[in-house]
Amino acid sequence: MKTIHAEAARVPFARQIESVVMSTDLLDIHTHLYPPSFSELLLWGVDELLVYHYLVAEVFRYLDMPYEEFWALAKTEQADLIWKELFMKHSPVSEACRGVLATLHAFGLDVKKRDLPTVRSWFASQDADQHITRCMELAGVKRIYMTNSPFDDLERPVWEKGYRRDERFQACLRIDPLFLWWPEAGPKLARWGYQVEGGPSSKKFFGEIRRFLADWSKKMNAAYVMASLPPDYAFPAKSASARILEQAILPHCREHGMPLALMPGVVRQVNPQLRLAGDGVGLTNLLTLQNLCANFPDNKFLTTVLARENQHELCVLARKFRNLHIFGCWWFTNIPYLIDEMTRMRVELLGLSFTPQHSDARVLEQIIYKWQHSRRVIAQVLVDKYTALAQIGWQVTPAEVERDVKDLFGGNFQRFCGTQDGSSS
Ligand code: RAT
Ligand code: ZN
Repeated sequence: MKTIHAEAARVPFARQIESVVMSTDLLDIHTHLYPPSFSELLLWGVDELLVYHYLVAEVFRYLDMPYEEFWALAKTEQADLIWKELFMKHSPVSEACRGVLATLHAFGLDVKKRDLPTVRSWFASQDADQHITRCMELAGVKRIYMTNSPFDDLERPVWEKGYRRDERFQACLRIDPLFLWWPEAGPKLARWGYQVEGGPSSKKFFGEIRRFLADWSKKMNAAYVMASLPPDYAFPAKSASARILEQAILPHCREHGMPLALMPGVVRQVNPQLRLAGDGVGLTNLLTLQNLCANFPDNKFLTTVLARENQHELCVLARKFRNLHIFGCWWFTNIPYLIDEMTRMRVELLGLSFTPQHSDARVLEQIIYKWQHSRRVIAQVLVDKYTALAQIGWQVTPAEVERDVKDLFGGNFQRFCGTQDGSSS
């Protein structure tokens, strides 16, 4: 790598490439953010940044206190504790810590003062709606794709009341319970008026699940359907889940031209005492995805996988199946070290036919650092690759660089989804 990096300095437009990558507006195709109309579901501000579950996991590396004592604290007290342990008692070098500081720095706040109260009062004086637009501008994000679950008791009523569309946000239909926990999802569907009581052997069952999916896809104007999966999720299988997938979810997606985003590799609640921070990672059996891509060529699959060890196999799968679109460096892989590795591997195996990143932001301002950090890595990979081409006489033009970056930052995704403007309509 060293030689190529050194060569990069000699490419006359290396700076230009970096500036295109740093400044091209993009689609953030998977987040956990909401518009202000979802009230308390929209998380923003320094306390939310500090109690981000990535930092909760990190603070317990240092704390002796019982988990329950931490959870009994008020949010500002948790934030104070995290600030003290992760920023004051040790240098904040982890990606999640660095991210908080990079975000504050982007707002022009003086992080070297280590003055949390002043930072708090700055956030308190922001108007949520304008703040969203400012964060999106700073991050260069054109549209935020949400994660919208009808199974979420806080979220469902907002949709049921009638949500007035905010053009900055795009809905996506999240259905993990339907996929994985039928005993939990079934009674809920029945309560909401879908006739699923007879179970998979009844005539109406799959049709009623499709009616549920159609109703919610329409209500949300959802761009795609999505679920995260455990590493050992199997298909084909005799399980109720596999039958629901084959006879309801996949036909629904085909009928409505919606991709199905599958995010395998999560082992939920490895340590339940950490709550949201308690999920782990496992090696996924990608045969499931291969079977799906091969057996359902009219379905489109969007996939990101959690384990680093699965990334090469996933790239090879994408070379075999054009109904598979790889996206993002997800969660534990969203660190510069692995973004670099994964992006290089993807470019070398797939050219530019993938979407290198999504933010997965849960707190609004996180889009700023997550994108700033990823853009830097992506820029370096592209500079290296264009340099290697220049060495063999293929000089990319500025227009070609812009085209490539636009493709990586949303163009490929839109083409795959069959949408022109990032919306599902
Ligand atoms: O990245 C995260 O914040 C995780 O907690 C999950 O939300 C994950 O991204 C998911 O969508 O399941
Ligand atoms: Zn997520």
